Amino acid sequence: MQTVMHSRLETLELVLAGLMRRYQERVPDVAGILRAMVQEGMIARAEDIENDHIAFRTMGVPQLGIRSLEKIFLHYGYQRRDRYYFGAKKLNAHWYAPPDPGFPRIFISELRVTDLSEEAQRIITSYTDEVKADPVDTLDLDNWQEVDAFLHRALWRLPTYADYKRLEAESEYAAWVIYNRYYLNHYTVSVHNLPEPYDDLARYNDFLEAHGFRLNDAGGKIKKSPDGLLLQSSTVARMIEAEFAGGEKHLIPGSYVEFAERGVLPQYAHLPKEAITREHRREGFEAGNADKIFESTYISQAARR
Ligand code: OOG
Ligand code: NI
Repeated sequence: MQTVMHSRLETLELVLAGLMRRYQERVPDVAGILRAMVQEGMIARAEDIENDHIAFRTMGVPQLGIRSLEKIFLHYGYQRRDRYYFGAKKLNAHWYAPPDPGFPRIFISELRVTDLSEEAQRIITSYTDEVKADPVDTLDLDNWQEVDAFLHRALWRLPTYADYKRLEAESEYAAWVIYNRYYLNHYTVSVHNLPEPYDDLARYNDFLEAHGFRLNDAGGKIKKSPDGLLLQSSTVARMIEAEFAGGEKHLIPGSYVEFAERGVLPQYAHLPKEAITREHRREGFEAGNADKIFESTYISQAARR
């Protein structure tokens, strides 16, 4: 095989394209929303949408979790930013700033496995123990095909449906990760960059609902940060057919789509709209918003479709 040398940013671009391709295949809402936006005259093509961020979920065990997965993106120049903690959901998270504003932010969360019941821990480690050492350490991160294959291959055996249901009863996040692994959990449309009047999240949500897309209503359809500058909404995950051990098939929640409106920071309020770029807007994430967005894959939301 011929080896082509790519720069780090080119490699990152190829890895992200590979993630987006699998995500679009698994989440028909992505193409559906795109089609509706083109039809409405909001955009001419997919590339006109700014991807605010993408998100991954991980199992917080020593050889996996945030500290393992983040190495891939740190290698491509991402920088680790704020840490978030979700007590009731037993999750940690970090967000990462991209090496260049043309790339999405990244949000990585992990399940605090040792906070679960002994039975749930036993089930999870029976799978994750198949991974003997941090798998990212032996990857050639400059080879995009190797990274692409890693992000989409099974890390552990196919779960049984009984294990899946047992985990789901205690942590829907745990059940999601045991089956879906590193598949992209969502990508995010930057609503503030859309033409008026759709640059307003409430107005944009109305458009989505008029086209039959269902929004996560946990904590209200719009999640708002206390400073009023980060507004987020998301679709509810669609149920996907999943094959479990023994060939058993069941419908389980897959991935979803998110929408974010980042307001202009007060010190830049005087700038005309065409002068506003990413650095003039509210950065980062908000724990209170994220807490409810996680529920986009919960049965209570996904079954509303
Ligand atoms: C991530 C939920 C949090 C955000 O933008 O705050 C989030 C997840 O569902 O894994 O995406
Ligand atoms: Ni998000």
